[in-house]
Amino acid sequence: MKIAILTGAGVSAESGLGTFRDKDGLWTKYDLNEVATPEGFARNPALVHDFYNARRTNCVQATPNAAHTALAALAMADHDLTLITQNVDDLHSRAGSPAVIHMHGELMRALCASCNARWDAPLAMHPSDCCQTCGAAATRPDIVWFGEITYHMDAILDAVTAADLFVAIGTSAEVYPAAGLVEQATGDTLEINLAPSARANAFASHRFGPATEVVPAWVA
Ligand code: BV8
Repeated sequence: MKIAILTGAGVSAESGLGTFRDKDGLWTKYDLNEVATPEGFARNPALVHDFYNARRTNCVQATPNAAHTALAALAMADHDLTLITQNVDDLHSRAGSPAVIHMHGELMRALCASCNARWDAPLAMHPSDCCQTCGAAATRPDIVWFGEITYHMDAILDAVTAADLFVAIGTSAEVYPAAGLVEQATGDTLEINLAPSARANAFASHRFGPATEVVPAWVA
């Protein structure tokens, strides 16, 4: 069976990484226009680097939880699984998932806005950092900010349209194009979340509860 899975911040919540739109979420503490847009980065790169440097530190201190581990086990058992994540953390990979499609980029990678070179990000990035390839002082986190084009859309749409089952886990379905993927699915659809998401009505079935409980039970 071909399975396409889309994960969001809810999968990493129980690893201690904050979600965005829940009570106490990141967007209640930070203005996303200032820290997660190319315009915000142009205005104040130090502020944006501080935001991602802190999240990078949290990320390296976090460990995968039972939901990440269950999805990695599913990938080992089912070679037709495509794991798509909106998360910029690396917890799916550290849990053992063999191939993870990061549609919103990766916290642990740096990108040169001048020549598009990519490399492993240091724990702390600074506006004065220079590209390791071209030398330009144009380095940034390899993150897809609002208004930028999400990564790997061809592969994502291929996987979602071909899947017998599309599953969305721990995402509020507030951010597009990820939130619209369920409309592209031609097979069965399942939402796993604490509570119904903004697109819950588009899913054929639902399982509600914490990801660390519901995902292992679904995979078993
Ligand atoms: C783009 C940076 C063009 C990374 C992030 C209509 C169509 C298309 C686009 C748009 C449109 N309308 C508006 C747009 C533009 C915009 C957009 O969607 N805006 C919204 C606000 C309306 N989109 C864009 O700009 C995107 N680019 O569209 O390009 C294009 C068009 C077509 C095809 C290709 C390209 C770029 C979006 C990238 C945004 N980057 N941030 C970072 O710093 O991390 S968004 C941010 O939200 C994060 O990246 C995150 O991944 C993403 C989604 O959030 P969630 O993961 O869902 O997290 P959230 O907090 O919202 O929800 C958590 C959920 O978990 C909740 O439901 C909660 O109940 C649940 N939960 C909590 N705890 C648990 C749990 N579930 C289970 N267990 C638990 N323990």
